[in-house]
Amino acid sequence: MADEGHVKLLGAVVSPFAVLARMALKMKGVSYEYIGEDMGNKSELLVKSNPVHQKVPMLIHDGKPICESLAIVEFVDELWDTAGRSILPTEPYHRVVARFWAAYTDDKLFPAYFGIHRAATEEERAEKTNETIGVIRQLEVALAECSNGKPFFAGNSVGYLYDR
Ligand SMILES: N[C@@H](CCC(=O)N[C@@H](CS)C(=O)NCC(=O)O)C(=O)O
Ligand SMILES: *[C@@H]1O[C@H](CO)[C@@H](O)[C@H](O)[C@H]1NC(C)=O
Ligand SMILES: *[C@@H]1O[C@H](CO)[C@@H](O)[C@H](O)[C@H]1NC(C)=O
Repeated sequence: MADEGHVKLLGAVVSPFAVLARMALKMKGVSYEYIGEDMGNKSELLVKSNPVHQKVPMLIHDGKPICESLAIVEFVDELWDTAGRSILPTEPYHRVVARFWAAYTDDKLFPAYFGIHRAATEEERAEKTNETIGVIRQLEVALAECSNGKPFFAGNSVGYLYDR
């Protein structure tokens, strides 16, 4: 069993990225202290630990801050590797495919989807909705290919690409 050290996670209720980090910790059965941030009034811990981005999620392991949700998921997966459950696929080609689709989701799906909510006009909203549908169609094709017809990208269970 790896030494868990002291684990803190800074998150926010509104952050889907923070949910990914929480899911990874949950999947590995890691106990941690959760600190909910008010994004309008960030804590000193958040600002000091990552002056560059000041974003959630941020994992703090033995006093060291780790940023970026996907990097956190990979760190958790690697550090608590004895917990008997791998989040990323173990085979290198499957790993690179999972990372590709995770990046696709970050680059394409999130901007399109958040764009719907940020749209200033009906026309812009329709455009972003359309773009989101196109991105999801593409993901559906990828899901069919990656999952071999099973319910998750990883097959029968939740994995790296869970809700990205
Ligand atoms: N690429 C980052 C995105 C994280 C992110 O955008 N977090 C938002 C909340 S959903 C945030 O902390 N925003 C605060 C800010 O930008 O000042 C990740 O995957 O962790
Ligand atoms: C911001 O947070 C600090 C520390 O939690 C608190 O003392 C302060 O009143 C908050 N400010 C606002 C404007 O909410
Ligand atoms: C939506 O996208 C399709 C192509 O994917 C395009 O033919 C159509 O004009 C678009 N509609 C809007 C409202 O942008």
